[in-house]
Amino acid sequence: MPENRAAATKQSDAPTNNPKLLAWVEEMAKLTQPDRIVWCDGSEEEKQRLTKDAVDKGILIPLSPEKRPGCYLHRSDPNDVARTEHLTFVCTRTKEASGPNNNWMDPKEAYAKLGKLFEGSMKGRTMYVIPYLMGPAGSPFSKVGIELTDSIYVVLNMRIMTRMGRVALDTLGDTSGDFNRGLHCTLDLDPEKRFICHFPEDNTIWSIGSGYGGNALLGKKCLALRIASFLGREEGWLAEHMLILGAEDPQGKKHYVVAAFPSACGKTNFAMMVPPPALKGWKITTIGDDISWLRIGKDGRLWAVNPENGYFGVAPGTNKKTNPNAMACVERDAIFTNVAMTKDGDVWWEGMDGQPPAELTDWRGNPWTPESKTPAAHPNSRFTAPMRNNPILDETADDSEGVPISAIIFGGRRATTVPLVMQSFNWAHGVYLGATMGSETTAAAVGQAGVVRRDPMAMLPFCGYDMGDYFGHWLKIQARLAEPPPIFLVNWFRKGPDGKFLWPGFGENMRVLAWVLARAAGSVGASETPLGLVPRPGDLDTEGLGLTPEQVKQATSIDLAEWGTELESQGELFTKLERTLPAAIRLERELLIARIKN
Ligand code: GTP
Ligand code: SPV
Ligand code: MN
Repeated sequence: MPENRAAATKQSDAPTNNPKLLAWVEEMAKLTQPDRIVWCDGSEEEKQRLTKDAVDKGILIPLSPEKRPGCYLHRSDPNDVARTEHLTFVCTRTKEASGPNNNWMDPKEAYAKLGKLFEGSMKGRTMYVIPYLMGPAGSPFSKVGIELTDSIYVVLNMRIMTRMGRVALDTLGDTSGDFNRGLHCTLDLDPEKRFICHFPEDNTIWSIGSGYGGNALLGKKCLALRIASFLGREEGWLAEHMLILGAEDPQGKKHYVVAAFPSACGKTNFAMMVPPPALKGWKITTIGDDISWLRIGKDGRLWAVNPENGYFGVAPGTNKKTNPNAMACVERDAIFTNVAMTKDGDVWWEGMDGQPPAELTDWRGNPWTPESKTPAAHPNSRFTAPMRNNPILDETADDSEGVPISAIIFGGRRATTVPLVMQSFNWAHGVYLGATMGSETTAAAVGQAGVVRRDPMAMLPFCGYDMGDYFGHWLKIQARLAEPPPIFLVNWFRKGPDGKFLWPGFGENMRVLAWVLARAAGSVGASETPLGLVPRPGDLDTEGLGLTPEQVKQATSIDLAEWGTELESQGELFTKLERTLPAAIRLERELLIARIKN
């Protein structure tokens, strides 16, 4: 039982002398009134201790030490399984700064409202202080965050997803106040009392009422995208929802590419893909699978750093054929959230290798058989795995300057309209293609799945300021680049009349990447359409693909009638962002309409 509360929360054992950090932790402890404060150091001993505690409390279920050594299963509250965009706020001093793309609350009002919920919220509980670093140690671009949380699950996930503990305190030093102030409490997981509030002007995040990934692991979407995009605009760089991959061509030359796809639209898979036998001279390596911080290097090229240290990946659909590297990542030391469990202590999800087992325990903890009407694993079930488990981790993953980028790819999940690949005519047109991108909603966020919405640059839920200003920021980057990388739009998800995907996807996407890189190198031509540049017949390597020329045509074709409808739908975005939409984007739209309607 807690002794004297003041004594319990005194910080004589804090592993830092930084007065700004100590004062803030003390202030937050006064507000939330935990029984204990535990500073996390990121050590192996700490991991063992917290894991045991989590198992004792039923937060983690140990999996078979033979089948999944060091792995655990977590079952979340069934009402807390995905990001909640309607409960996510950007609290800038003026509503205009957050833009029509964000929910907004006045910062004073938000601090007061959430402050009431946080008051005494950690009574009887432990407050963990998690110092973490987003970005490689020693990199001038890395950012320090401190997350205060009452969730052991959050601590253990942050330990995988970030560089956590001593390294972050050392980076911060004894005097600096330059750290993100993250306060998180699970409370009673009541969606009525769930808020994820960002205060970019204070470098602060307050999240309450959810234990789910993007809502609770504050380094990820909250800091590395929403807050970082805001800082990036002020400081002249970009924080993007992008994977980073390395591609070594058959001649042994290395290229790096970033790609932005919305949540559950293929980033992790593309970043880890295995080229098909017909393209076996190619070698793919992963730098990052979700977030990219982009800066202009001294050489005038665009350079990308992955701020994360692990993967929080979608489980369903992952198997040894579609993504063997992700399967290797989760062989050991991974945390699974909301997947199904087998009789022998292994995990299972829809789309894993082989037949569904005859008996399972589903993600809610109920018995499940192949006859059951509900999925065994939640459609947004996830794995958290250390980046270092990845057999194809790029050797530069810890480089402080990142990697120079040869091409930028945008892509959505579209059953119709959008062809397999096209290239923009130039930078501004590329920004337009990214800005007007549409995608079908997925299980990664609460709400109806499968509805097409505009998701500019895959950043709709993650841009920490006005989206029109964000497009303007992208446009301005061009002038500072000596070699602006070419920009592409892709779609792996187009469907035929039979409702099946036209393109086999996964490793076969290497064929598209090969064309993208040939275009970037200027070694292949293209044919010009009103919408953009596309592969000429025969340019896309289809050897061994097993598709008829007609099927390839269906996947790659452009139907101007469909694009007429698409343009109308894009118009809604333009109306919404009217106040700040850059003239260049408006003009691109007018040009496109003129080209299509002539
Ligand atoms: P977040 O982690 O939410 O950001 O998702 P993500 O963008 O990393 O998507 P991920 O690679 O995890 O893929 C999401 C789902 O789409 C999984 O079920 C994949 O199996 C499936 N998927 C990924 N790539 C392809 C593809 O090329 N074709 C098809 N048909 N499905 C794909
Ligand atoms: C996404 O939804 O884009 C994710 C999962 O990567 S989460 O971290 O929860 O946002
Ligand atoms: Mn992913």
